Amino acid sequence: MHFTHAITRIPADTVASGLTTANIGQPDPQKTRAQFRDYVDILHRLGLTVTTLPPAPAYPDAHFVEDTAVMMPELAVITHPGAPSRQGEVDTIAPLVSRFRPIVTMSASANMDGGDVLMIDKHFFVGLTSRTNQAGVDEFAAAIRPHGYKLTVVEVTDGLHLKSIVNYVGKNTLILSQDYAGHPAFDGYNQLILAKEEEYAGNTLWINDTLITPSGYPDTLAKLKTLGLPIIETDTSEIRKMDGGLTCMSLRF
Ligand code: CIR
Repeated sequence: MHFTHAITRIPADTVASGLTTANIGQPDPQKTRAQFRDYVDILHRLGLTVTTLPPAPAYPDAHFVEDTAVMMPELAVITHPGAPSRQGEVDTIAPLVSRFRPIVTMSASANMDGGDVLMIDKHFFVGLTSRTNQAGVDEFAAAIRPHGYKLTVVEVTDGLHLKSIVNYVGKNTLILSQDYAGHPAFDGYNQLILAKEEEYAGNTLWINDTLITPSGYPDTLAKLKTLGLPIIETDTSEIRKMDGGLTCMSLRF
């Protein structure tokens, strides 16, 4: 897996009207955009070409572009997001994604959020969650079938998305919440187990053997350091107020 591009979207002034379970206060649009800009700067520094879409005020969660598509070398699957308020986001993502990849578009009877899809080389892990249903898994499986990917479905009963509980951090290693440590789906990977109070920081982003991690989570940082990879910390405190993290704010390919 080597990423050369990313797609992002500027957070809108309506950001505080999005979906959230966080209960840690309302985000400020200016501060949210400042944290978003820092994030895009990091992607640039890592050598990625970043295409940034304008804000979509009618869709307050639309800067969480990860949920609208799943990118792979051969194609992109345009999802049908599980939250009704987010389903229209795909209309502005699909034309852009189709400039880079052939697209397969999910039907309205299937639900999937890209935050439920973790790709590690030729292996997809897909979370069954409140946002991704079996029909979503089935349509996704049909789209990737010709391309030789392995697919493992993981039932996620707590947490918003699969990538709220597990992420790939390079060197054949996963970072994951205690509840999923030792889960048979993840056999064969080394595991860094998150402290309960730092589960949010598990949403660490691996880009070409550099790790981007939220600042303010010392136990997680110490665990990540054991990998010996370069680490960039960045403040996501405003993003977190809307249940967002580092993987959510880009499509990488
Ligand atoms: C939502 O609930 O859909 C947004 N407020 C947060 C989405 C976060 N996306 C992600 O983790 N991939």
